[in-house]
Amino acid sequence: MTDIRKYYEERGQGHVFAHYHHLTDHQKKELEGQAAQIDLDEISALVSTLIRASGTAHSSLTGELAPADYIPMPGHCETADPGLWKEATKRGEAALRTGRVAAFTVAGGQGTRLGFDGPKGTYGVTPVLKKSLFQVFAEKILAATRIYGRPVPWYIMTSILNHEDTVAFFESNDFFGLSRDRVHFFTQGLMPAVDADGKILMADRDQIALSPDGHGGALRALVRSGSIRQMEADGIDTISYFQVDNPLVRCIDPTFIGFHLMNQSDLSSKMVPKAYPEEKVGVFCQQDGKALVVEYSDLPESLSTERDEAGELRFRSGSIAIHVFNRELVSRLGSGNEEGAGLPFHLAHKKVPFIDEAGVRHEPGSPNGYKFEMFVFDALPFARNPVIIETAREDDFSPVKNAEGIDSAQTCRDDQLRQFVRWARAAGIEIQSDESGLPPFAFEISPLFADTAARFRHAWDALPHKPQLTEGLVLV
Ligand code: UD2
Repeated sequence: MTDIRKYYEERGQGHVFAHYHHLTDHQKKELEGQAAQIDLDEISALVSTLIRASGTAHSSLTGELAPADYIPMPGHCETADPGLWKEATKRGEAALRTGRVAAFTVAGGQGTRLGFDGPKGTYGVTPVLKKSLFQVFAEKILAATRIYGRPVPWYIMTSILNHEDTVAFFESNDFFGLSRDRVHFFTQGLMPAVDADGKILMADRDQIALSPDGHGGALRALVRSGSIRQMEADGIDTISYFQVDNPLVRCIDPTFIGFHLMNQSDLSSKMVPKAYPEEKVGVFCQQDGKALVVEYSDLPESLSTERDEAGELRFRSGSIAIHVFNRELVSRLGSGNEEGAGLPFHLAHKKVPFIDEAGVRHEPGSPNGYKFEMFVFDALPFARNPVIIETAREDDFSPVKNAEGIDSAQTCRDDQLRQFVRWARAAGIEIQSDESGLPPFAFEISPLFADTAARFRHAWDALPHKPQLTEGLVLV
């Protein structure tokens, strides 16, 4: 018996090899390879702490929660200090001119809710050209490269399930004008799904039911892939993090980066006031003097609906998954060097198709399996000087999550159009819209033409012949 099979046998997971003798040599190797990557002690610890204790990592939510402090935005709050925001912008711009910032996108998710067959980043989102999410980010990063005169390397985390298709998409689009040696792809880790007894589920006779280890897996994947070493060699110490589903994000925001650096923070985050109590965003809180994000599903309803004297939600700081990381923090947490180990795992109860020891396939109609995922925001309690700044939702956040309804391609297209209208008006252009700011026609402003209202005004003023803003106009 091979060592790996013995190891599985000894730990009560021998069924993983139940069909071993019927496999080809190639399949045997594949299965052994998959099995070798799983740390059975880790799985067994997770089964006892999460499944048997039937909770998530946030069953540790024992202490009293308070809302986290944040830096309010001028124009949104009377106490905001515009001078501080200007200083932060200058500081961030200076950092960008020294080339110490990288962009980082997590794109390893399976995008099941959208029902789109392909890596989510290849999904078309802009109002006229239907440019993909990846192209929008690429153009924003290229714009930053031009503005600050230094390349901004871009790290993209995929999973084994979408890696090849993602790289092929960039190849076939000539990296959207970015220098290909500045775009770095790497895959995240995988975790096996288990049943209620902690037995690993098999997707097939020769396949363990594996799935990505959550966006929190980014930290160890950045280390394991050598990306952190490469950043260090390239003089990068600041990592601008965003999710693949949000084309409105300012991939490289000098003000945000400036706040992060001014405070010598390990991890900075953007918040928006939650639109309504049930909004599906995590909430920035404080517990025992440490900042943390409590996922919406874990925040007790009594807190998520609580209001302060002004009638505002008391726990209103919504996390929109935009962060700046200090490279050192990633290195520390991603290498598991942190006291008390790295990020905790959370449990997801899901329908996991599987094949049993008798070789019978099961397509469960209700959740039968457990998946383990890490969340990147769980790095927050480990961070020195965490900073949370407010941002304007309409300028930073409109994710594409669902095929229809809330957070869909349609709502995101409309939000992009409203932003273009605001920029046009700020430049003195007259343009019709409905009450929500939506124009009666679709047009598009490329990030390469302008990526902020101020730069739009500048670029527009410089145009010798001003085009009419009409249906289908694309400003590039
Ligand atoms: C996430 C946050 C939520 C809020 C919201 C904003 C969690 C648990 N919740 O909700 O609080 O900030 O975003 O839009 O994060 N991904 C990977 N690998 C994985 C899993 C996900 O790269 O194994 C990526 C995925 O490609 C996407 C991002 O992480 O870019 C978010 O994943 P999600 O859609 O599962 O997160 P969601 O909408 O539940």
